[in-house]
Amino acid sequence: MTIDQSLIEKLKSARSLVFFTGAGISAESGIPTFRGKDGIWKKLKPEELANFDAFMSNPDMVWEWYNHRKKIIHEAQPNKGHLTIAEMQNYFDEVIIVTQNIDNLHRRAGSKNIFELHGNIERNFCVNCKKFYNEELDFSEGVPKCECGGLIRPDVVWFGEYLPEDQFKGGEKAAGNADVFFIVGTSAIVYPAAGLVFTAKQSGALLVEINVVETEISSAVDYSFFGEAGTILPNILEAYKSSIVS
Ligand code: BV8
Ligand code: ZN
Repeated sequence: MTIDQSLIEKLKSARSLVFFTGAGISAESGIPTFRGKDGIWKKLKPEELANFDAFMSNPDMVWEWYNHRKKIIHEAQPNKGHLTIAEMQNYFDEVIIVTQNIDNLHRRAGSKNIFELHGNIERNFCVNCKKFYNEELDFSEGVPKCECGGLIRPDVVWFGEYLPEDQFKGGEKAAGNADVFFIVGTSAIVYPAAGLVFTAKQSGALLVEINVVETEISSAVDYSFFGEAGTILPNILEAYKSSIVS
């Protein structure tokens, strides 16, 4: 698949690249997406699981879901999509990741500059006193409790919860300064995260979407690549590398 030379030219004059990613970039690592054909939310609805009330009324069920996902994530490896984005750090002044994913795969792939809008499945905290518990939790007596007696929950953003201020502000700033804003593997329906696409657009960034299907924001982008992120991203980097040597 050839990469449009005009995109390569724009990359050659770009200083700041931002990658806004969703569950689709981790699909090729074997981590199910939420809403795709194999989406984990086909069977279970997000409202039943990814929200605070569901957790407080049935912590065992919600923890069962997160421990199931954690097991898949621990057995997963970063794929060529994550690795290519990390490699781009060698070719561009600034490469920033703004991810909705909680799977830590961008960090494991070697990316340094990451904003995690929806938290990280490796961290946990007490619902009462907010104490963090980031070592392996003990489920032998059911849902783990804090020394204060409070329930320990995963440090992820549930529906109706505010995004971590520093992470969202960092993502907003990155989107506002981006020369090229890549939108990779997201259905772009969850807000306020998806709003960053329009923050980037209004600030004059070039929008490049990589997805296997059209999405809510496909009409707003400058370049659309329909295919798997693990194929498209390496193709873009290869085309860029050969353009800077020729
Ligand atoms: C908020 C938790 C302010 C962590 C997630 C009613 C009440 C309250 C709020 C709302 C409401 N109505 C609407 C809202 C706002 C709500 C929202 O946006 N809802 C949507 C569904 C309409 N947002 C919130 O609640 C946010 N907080 O608004 O706070 C507030 C406060 C109080 C009261 C009101 C408002 C919090 C949102 C965060 C929710 N947490 N997850 C976890 O368990 O993971 S959301 C969940 O969806 C994940 O975080 C995920 O990141 C996110 C987005 O999904 P995607 O990553 O895009 O994944 P998806 O499966 O959808 O798509 C994958 C894509 O990849 C597909 O397009 C597919 O084609 C593509 N793909 C597949 N394979 C590949 C590929 N692409 C490339 N290559 C491949 N190989
Ligand atoms: Zn506590």
